Amino acid sequence: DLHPVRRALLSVSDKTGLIDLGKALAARGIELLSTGGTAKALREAGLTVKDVSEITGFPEMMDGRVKTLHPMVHGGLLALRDNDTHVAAMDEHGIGAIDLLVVNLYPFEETVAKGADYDTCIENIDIGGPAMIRAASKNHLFVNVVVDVEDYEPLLAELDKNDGQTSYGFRQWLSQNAYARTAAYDAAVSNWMAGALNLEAPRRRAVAGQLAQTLRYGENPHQQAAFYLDGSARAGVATAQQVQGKELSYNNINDTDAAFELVSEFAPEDGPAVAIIKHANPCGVARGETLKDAYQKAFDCDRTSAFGGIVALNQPLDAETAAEIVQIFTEVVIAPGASDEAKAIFASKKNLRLLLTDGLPNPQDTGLTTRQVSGGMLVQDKDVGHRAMDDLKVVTEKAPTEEQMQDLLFAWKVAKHVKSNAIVYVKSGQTVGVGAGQMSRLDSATIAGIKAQRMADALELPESLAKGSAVASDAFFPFADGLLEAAANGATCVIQPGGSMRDDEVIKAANKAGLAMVFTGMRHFRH
Ligand code: 93A
Repeated sequence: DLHPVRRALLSVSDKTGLIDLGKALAARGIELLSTGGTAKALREAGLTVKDVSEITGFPEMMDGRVKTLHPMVHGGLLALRDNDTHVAAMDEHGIGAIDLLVVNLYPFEETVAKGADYDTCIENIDIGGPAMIRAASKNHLFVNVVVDVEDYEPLLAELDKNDGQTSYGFRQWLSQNAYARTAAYDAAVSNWMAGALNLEAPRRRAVAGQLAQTLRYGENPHQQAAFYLDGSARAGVATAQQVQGKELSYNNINDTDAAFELVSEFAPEDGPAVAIIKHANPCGVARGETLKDAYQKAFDCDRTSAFGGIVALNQPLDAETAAEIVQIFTEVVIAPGASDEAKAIFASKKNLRLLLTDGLPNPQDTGLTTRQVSGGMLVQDKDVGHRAMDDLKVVTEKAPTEEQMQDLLFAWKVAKHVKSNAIVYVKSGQTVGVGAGQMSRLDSATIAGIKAQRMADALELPESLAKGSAVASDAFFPFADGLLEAAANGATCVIQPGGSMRDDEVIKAANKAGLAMVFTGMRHFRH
């Protein structure tokens, strides 16, 4: 899969590092072709360069709008070197293969940032550059494409490593990189135009994705909204089939996603599990002997909040569970399938949305998450962090029993899906109190405790549901107070990342309170 580089086309607006690159390529015996300004700069540095206009037989024209848009260029980039017809076409028309394309585009983004007028921005939309980049990228079986000054060094290193050739893997990497650049470039153009034309509708905004649905409104009725697909085939709200019910709203989609991602943490082969979500936070998660049992236990964590909630199942919906779910108002149910009987039971509830998927998303699947901030966006890896029993470190005199260990791991999985600061009480595979989204960890512990007590009162039980529970904290306890609050609410064992300056103090307090505590060494912030 190694392929030699004999001929390069250089066409760059940002001339940083150009001369060094030109010299390095020439020193390796590579022939240089170039466009006007780039050719001039290379020549001034004493390099031999052939003008693209000499090859095309056309001058650069129309203020440079048409420079490289020609079969002599695009044929050289796109021809398959191992295809007889392609090679014959090259011979017939005298098209020379181009093995390396180095392009950086007209500085559209910088021109906009400078506050340039409309016509100047338009003139800075590069057409020939992206066309060449996309052609070279497509033909990465043979062609190298570099779109970033930062990649000059890696290119030269690759050539040296392989005696003037590059590997297929390297060219694939360059290609992926290049498509990311042209996608971002077009998004910048479209977003600038949306602003210039004062377009508000989100569906006219360039978002990296395919428009799936224009939504009735966003988080609130005065906000417009749309749903875009990212092209991944991941089982979930984006690929689900809606069997019945009203059109999904923005909040429905967001909450359904949270519910299904959470319930998928529980592998179906380990038994049924159910998650009920409100405002993207779980108000009940449980495992059960049966799916119906799991649903009831999840419901019993916080019956009040479960009203109007989103229910996610890790197994196909059966009739018994369906009959239970329709007892209260539920917005959405998502499951990897449903029996005909279950569907028939739901059919009487016209508004209830039922979404069916092909299986569950794999919680270990990597990917990116993005979040908008003013003037840009944050991109990070998806949180695929995972902890099994062997990863846990017992830090107290008491070690958790086998049963406690199961609840600790359960609570930890749920806490990963709760907005920080997250505190989750769990007993016998059932959340019994969830504290979410507080600015103080202590407050989350208190709120979760209040909920556990309130549910016990409603069920006329003699003591709080949190009595004898396992508690998870998504990040370390900075002080002993949150931990002691959990103990006061009835927790007898604790799972938390550890790593606080005051770990010693917190461990001492845990020992004094008779708690068993394990450290995960990993935190699960979620904001
Ligand atoms: O105006 S263009 O869209 N038309 C073209 O045919 C074309 N070919 C290359 N812009 C075109 N380019 C761009 O010119 C390159 O992407 C690069 O940014 C710039 C280099 O021009 P010069 O070598 O004259 O400085």
